[in-house]
Amino acid sequence: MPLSKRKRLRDFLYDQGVDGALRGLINEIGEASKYISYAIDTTSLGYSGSVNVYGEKQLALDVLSDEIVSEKLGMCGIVKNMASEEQENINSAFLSEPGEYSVCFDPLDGSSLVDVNLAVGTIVSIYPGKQLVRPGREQVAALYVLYGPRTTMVVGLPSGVHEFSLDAVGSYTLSRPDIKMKDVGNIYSPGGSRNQYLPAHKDFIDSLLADNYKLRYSGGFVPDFNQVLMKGGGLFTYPALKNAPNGKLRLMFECNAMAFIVEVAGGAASNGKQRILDIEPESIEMRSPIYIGSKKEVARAEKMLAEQVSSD
Ligand code: AFP
Repeated sequence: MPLSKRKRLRDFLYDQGVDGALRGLINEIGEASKYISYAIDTTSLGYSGSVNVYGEKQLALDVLSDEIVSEKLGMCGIVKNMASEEQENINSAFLSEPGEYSVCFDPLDGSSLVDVNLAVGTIVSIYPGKQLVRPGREQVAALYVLYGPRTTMVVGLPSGVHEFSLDAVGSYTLSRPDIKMKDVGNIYSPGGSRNQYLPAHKDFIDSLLADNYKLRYSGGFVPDFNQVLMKGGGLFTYPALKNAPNGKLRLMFECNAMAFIVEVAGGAASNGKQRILDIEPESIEMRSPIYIGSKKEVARAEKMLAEQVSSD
C-alpha cells in the first residue's frame, strides 16, 4: 500500500473516537520517540556521569531520552503531572490548565542493550486528571515504542490494541490493527537468574519446559513482551527472587502500561497473586513481580505459586 494511503496515527485515533487532548498527547509522545530513535542512532553509548534515584548509573542516552520526553510532555499543555523512572520527583513544573491527563513513563527501558545493538523501548501510562500514584486499572491509555529493526508504537485504548510503524517520511501509520492474545501460547521469556528462583517459580518454569515452550529472552522488557503480544501467545515473567523479593520491574513505570495493553488484547497480567492493575501502589517507585501474557500461562503460575504457599 503506498505510504500516502496508509492510515496515520492521528487520523486513526480520531476514527476511534479518542478525544482531542488524548490524541494530541499520544501524538506528542510519538514525536518525542522520533527524536529518541535518532538519538539511539547517533548518541555516544557512554555513561553520563550521573545516577538515577535508585543509584543506577545513567547512560547519556537515558538522560537525553528523559529530557526529550519531559520537554515534549511539559510543553504540550495537556499534561498536569508527569513522573519519569529517571527522575526523583513527580514533575508538576508544567502544571497546565486544564491539563486533562497525567503520565508515568520509562523513557528508555533496557538502555544498557543499545551498546550490543539489541532492541529497547519507551513505556508510557496515561491517567485522567492529576493523580499519579494510583492503581493501573485507572489508566485511560497506555503505549510503548519499540526501537528495533523498525520503530513501532503499540497503543492500548479501552477499545483495542493497535501497532503503528514509523515510515520513511516520519509518520506513524497503522501496521497491525486490533491485536489479540490467544488463551495459550508456546513461548516464554524468563527474567532473573535461575539460581535465585523461589521453589514454586522454578517448578512453574520447569512445567513450561516440560510442555516444550520455546525460550525467547533478550533482556529488554519491551521487545520481549512485544514478541509475546505479536506472536499472539506465551508468557513473559520477571518473578520475585531470593535476592529480589519484589522482582525488578517497576509497577508504575513498566508493569502497569503492559498490563493494560495485554488485558485489552485478551491476555492477563499478575504479580503471582493478584491482577497487576489492581495493585494499590505504596509508592511511585515500587517494584512488582510480573507474569504477563496468555491467560492460561498466567493462571498456571498463580495456581502453582498458591500451592507452594499452602504447602509451606
Ligand atoms: P535496564 O533498563 O537497566 O537495562 O534493565 C532492563 C530491565 O529493567 C527490563 O527491560 C528487562 O526485562 C530486565 O531489566 C532484565 O533484567 P535482567 O538483566 O536481570 O534479566
